Amino acid sequence: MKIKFSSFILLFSFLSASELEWKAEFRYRLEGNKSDSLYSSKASTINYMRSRISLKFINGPVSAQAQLQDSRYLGDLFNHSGYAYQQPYYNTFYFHQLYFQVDHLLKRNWSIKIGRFEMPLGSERLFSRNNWSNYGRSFDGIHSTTSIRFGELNVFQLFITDHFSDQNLNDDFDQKLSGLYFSTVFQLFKNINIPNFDLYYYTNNFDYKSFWNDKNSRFDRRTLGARINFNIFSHIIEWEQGIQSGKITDQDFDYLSGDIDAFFNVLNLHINVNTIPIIEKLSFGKEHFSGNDTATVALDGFANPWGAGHKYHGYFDRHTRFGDNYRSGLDEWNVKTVFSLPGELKLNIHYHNFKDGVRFDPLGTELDIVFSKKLGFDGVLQQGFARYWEENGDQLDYSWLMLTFTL
Ligand SMILES: [Ca+2]
Ligand SMILES: [Ca+2]
Repeated sequence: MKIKFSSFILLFSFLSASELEWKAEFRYRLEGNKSDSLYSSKASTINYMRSRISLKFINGPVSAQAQLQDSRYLGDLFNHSGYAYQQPYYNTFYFHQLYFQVDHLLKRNWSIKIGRFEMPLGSERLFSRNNWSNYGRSFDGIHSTTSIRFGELNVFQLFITDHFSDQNLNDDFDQKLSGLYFSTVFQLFKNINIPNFDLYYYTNNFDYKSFWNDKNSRFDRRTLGARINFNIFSHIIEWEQGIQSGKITDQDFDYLSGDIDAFFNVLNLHINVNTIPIIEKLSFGKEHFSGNDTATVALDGFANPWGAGHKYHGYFDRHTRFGDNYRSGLDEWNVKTVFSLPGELKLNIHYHNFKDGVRFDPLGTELDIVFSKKLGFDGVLQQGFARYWEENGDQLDYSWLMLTFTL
């Protein structure tokens, strides 16, 4: 805590020489569960609160951003709510982002960011800020962005875990995530263009030591992908595809070793409904993430440890844990609509159908209904209901109420 506090003072110390922009976001969320499979059929609820205060200091080409975040649930035993004595050494308060950035490097449209930052890329399918989460996602590392005549190139080196002389581990044991993400735009004809064309490649590798002997094992994963949006007479076809290769060598457990051979592909059709009253958006989607077939030696499950989950696959997140190459994947189709109702009220209705990514066995279906209402003072009130029907017949209900203010 002392270190955090002193870095905060350090940021303030050059306040006199720089401009300051600030923003604050407060978000309260009440979540409720109800299901026959819980031991009680009564509702179970939890109150979450996420507060973010962002400060941006600018001095010519150099800027720094500090985003303080407090994520908690109200009534957590550690909060000591209602007790008039000293708080224990526990806090939920930390820097979600803290970095400095230098722009116009070498007098070019080139900037570099060092520290801890959010890194949403593309449609956040693989690199997401996970805004729904009460915590969100940020990375430690270095991120460079260059704008060139025909596009923008992002180069990043992220430190997932970094060892330094602990238990004789050397830098080969560091988990690094390095990559390139290139985006461009094409105008083909008057009514046909490509508002997004992205190409990306990233690697993730590290050595690891067996927990019960001194054997070293090796993990090496590479992902190559592309995302393209076609705009055809204002209808948008979104296509994204990625392939994953590499090798995992586990000297303890043979079944964890193998060549990585996995893929995902996504096709979404966003229909232009401008001429239809009330309906604001309508889309049809088909998504496939390969799963690990236990009958094959190859590790054929697509791993997506840093991507968005429920943004694409519903609120239950029951099939979206693609943390490694051993998972069973997902084969999904969905229909999503947004209705614009009077009084700045929006209604989102999403329907998902899930199958596993190996044998296409049905897993379940989900219906999500969300009402959103804009309030004054940059506030939004949302109420969501989700129902999940498991393939074996169980029905799960989840609901939430969320109030956000950005000041
Ligand atoms: Ca190291
Ligand atoms: Ca396999």
